[in-house]
Amino acid sequence: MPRKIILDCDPGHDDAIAILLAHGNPEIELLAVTTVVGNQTLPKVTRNALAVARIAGITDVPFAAGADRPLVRPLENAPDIHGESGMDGPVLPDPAIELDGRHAVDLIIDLVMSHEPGEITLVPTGGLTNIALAARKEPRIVDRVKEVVLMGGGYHVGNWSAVAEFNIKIDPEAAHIVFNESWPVVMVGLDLTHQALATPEVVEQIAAVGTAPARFVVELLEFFGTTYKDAQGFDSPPVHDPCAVAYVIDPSIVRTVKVPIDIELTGTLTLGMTVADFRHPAPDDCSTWAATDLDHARFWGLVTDALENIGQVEL
Ligand code: PIR
Ligand code: CA
Repeated sequence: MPRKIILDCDPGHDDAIAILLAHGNPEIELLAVTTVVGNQTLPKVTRNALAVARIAGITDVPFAAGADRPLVRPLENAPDIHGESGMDGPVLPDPAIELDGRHAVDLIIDLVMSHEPGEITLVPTGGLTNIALAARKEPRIVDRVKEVVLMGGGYHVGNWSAVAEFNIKIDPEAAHIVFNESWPVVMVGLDLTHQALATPEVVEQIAAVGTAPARFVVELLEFFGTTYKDAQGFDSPPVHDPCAVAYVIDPSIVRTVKVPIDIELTGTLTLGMTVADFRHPAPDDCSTWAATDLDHARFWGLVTDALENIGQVEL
């Protein structure tokens, strides 16, 4: 039985690859793609999501736009990494599908409430604004969602401050809501995603697929590689968001440890830090996990296989 997911994202180079992995992998049934402000403004990331749908040949999945600003904090985007469009590099085709008329929060609620409890996994790869709003608007979703497997945070490193990661830092109040609900939360954070490096060998392996969607991924990785080198000094870029999808496909690719995690909301130096308490064995009521180790070869194998499965897509 394929795992049903809702991908809530802010494309974003790595978000785009997460969409392609979810669409091309047979273990995943992509129920919806929802967008949230983050790497760029909401109109930009939503436009990018629709462009990815066209590249991937996705025609029968609802796409819906969500929150255009964080719950409390002023808007912050990441043009240094993702460019002015939010997905600079490849030429983006015009969308071929229409947006769903519903707000992302309502689409998430409708889907979770109309499926059996335990059927749907939420996979957020941007700020947590939509997910937090959905939990507040319809609290019954919390018991019905199987788990929340999110890209964000980290227990040792930050990328938006010394200790905070972008997706958490841009909307820490939303993250606080999501991490403190009773649903299981798997934090696929920077400790894990900084192992998902798109090395030259990886880029070659993807290029060898030889299709238009694979070429698109290569162009994303080339741009992402350049900005990651200039802005953060990485030799190869870490491709964060598909790691969360990979965990849903095959949890044996990502080692996790059960550990209490909470979100810092008042620190002057540590706002948005995902504070993980490793002092004791996790208590019985702990519902948070942190991802620690990635099987790099099998992860990139999944991405490559997904592109093989998608095959050639004519624009
Ligand atoms: C990546 C992101 C934001 C800022 C930087 N420097 C790098 C985006 C990615 O899309 C990913 O979801 C997450 N936020 C990583 O912090
Ligand atoms: Ca993202």
